[in-house]
Amino acid sequence: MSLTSETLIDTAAYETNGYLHLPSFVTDPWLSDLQAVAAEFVERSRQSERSDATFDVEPGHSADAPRLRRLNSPVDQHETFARFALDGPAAAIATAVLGGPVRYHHSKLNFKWSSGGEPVDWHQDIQFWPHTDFSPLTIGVYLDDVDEAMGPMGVLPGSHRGPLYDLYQEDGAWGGSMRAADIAALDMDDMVWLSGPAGSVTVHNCCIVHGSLANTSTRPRPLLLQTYSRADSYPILGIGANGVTGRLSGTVVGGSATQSITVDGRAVPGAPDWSRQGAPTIFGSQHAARE
Ligand SMILES: O=C(O)CCC(=O)C(=O)O
Repeated sequence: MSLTSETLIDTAAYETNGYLHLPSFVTDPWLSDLQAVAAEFVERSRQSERSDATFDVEPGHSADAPRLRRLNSPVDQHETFARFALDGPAAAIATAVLGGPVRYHHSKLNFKWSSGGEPVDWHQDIQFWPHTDFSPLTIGVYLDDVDEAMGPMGVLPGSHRGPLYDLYQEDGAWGGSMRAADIAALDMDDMVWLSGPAGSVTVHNCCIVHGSLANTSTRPRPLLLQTYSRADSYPILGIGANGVTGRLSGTVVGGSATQSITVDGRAVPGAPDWSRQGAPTIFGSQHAARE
């Protein structure tokens, strides 16, 4: 799928503010298909007593009353999620915003259950999975109507151009959220809350300060998130979640990758990606090249 020329993707606003908000962007049949598959997974979660590779559940989760925090890696779990992210509207938004082929990184479906679903404390994403540039962005789609009481995504406009914060706690342990002193130095009154009807889309850059409050409403807040970078941006293995993000991570959408990266100001024409089929030896490659 590609976006029609009438579709307004304001890339200049994205560059300036670090986010986009596209109310009611995803419509049927995509929206109803995603909702149906999400509902199937909620049903399936009744068989999970605790968090596992598929589900992250709240402590009070039970077969009678599911309380899901997250469906892990939906793109690897169901072909509807895979088509949506790799060939459908999410892929089209990613290629439009980044202006060319993109590299899919990972996905998740954050449910933020009703009556107390947990907040996501203020953070930036890039520390969790550093790349060779700052192009990574995440596209979110609300699968239900989301109002202010449901803990919508909050973004701090322009903060993607500011400091990259230390998400370790004062005691040195990884905390995954900003320290109180760093938050206090920001004008959090400028936070923009991205609520909207089902199908509304959020796009946020990997460096923007963002998070969300607890869900105090009586309805869950399902937000389907998928992350992409430019095709010539690569995750740096050995740091954070890179390398453990799923079977389809690394899929290039909307074109191909050149394998060329710039490190320390020098262009490196990198070898092909051998991460799936295994690397040939230098003897094998050079022998084949001589034939
Ligand atoms: O689900 C949310 O409200 C925010 C998600 C988020 O910030 C994240 O997963 O990085």
